[in-house]
Amino acid sequence: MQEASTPPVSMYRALIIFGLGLVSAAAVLVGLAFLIGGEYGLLVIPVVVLVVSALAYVALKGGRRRRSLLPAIIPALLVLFFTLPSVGFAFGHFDSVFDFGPTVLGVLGGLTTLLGVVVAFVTESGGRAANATTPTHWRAFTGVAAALGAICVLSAILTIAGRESVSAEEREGATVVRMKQLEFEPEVLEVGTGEIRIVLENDDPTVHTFTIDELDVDEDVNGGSEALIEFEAPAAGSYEITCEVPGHEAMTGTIEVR
Ligand SMILES: [Cu+2]
Repeated sequence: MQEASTPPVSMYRALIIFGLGLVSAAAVLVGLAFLIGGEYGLLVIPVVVLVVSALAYVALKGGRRRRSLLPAIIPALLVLFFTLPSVGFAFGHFDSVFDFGPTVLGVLGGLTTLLGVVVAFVTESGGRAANATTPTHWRAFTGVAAALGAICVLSAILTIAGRESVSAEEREGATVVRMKQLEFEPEVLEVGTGEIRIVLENDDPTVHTFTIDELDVDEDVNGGSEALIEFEAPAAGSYEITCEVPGHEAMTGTIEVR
């Protein structure tokens, strides 16, 4: 939007504002996931991203000089730091909105913001804005935002529709393992030799995996879902359980076969 009293926004500045909008949307989704999962301490991450995005926006709107663009780099780099490692994983989990949504919005928003800053920085000199935005640019931004919104809504629908549970009969004789706040509970599973049946209950809103590399066990469990896994216990010994979601390296457990 153009105000009569101020010169029009350059299209690269508009690109940065759009990028910061996506970054903020990603932070809101992450914040929502932490709230649902009860990870209140981690809320500081999306809150910091939202605050620095807002400050970067204020600096951008308030200053005509090139240096007013620079604060936008901070939220962009922050969000890329957290989302880039999960890109491959997120694209494979479209049916988990709190994994897919923040990563896609964060990566697109972070890259768009950085691109806008770089191009605006080299094209703006002496405080003059190059290439003023036109209604076509705003229509393009609105169109892309609407498309991304629609994709996230579809992802949310698939997430809710795809929830799975394990029936009471199937649970009989099975050991229950909860996945909650980056922990397996119990952390140490004791089983006898023979067939092992485990019901995995994911109480978090995001995906966890139950992976035992040595035994070729690797099960994805979506947020709020349950899954039954069955496998033959190998020779007695102790085997490491891990979660293969990027950033969940601390989520480990042990299965002791007696
Ligand atoms: Cu996990």
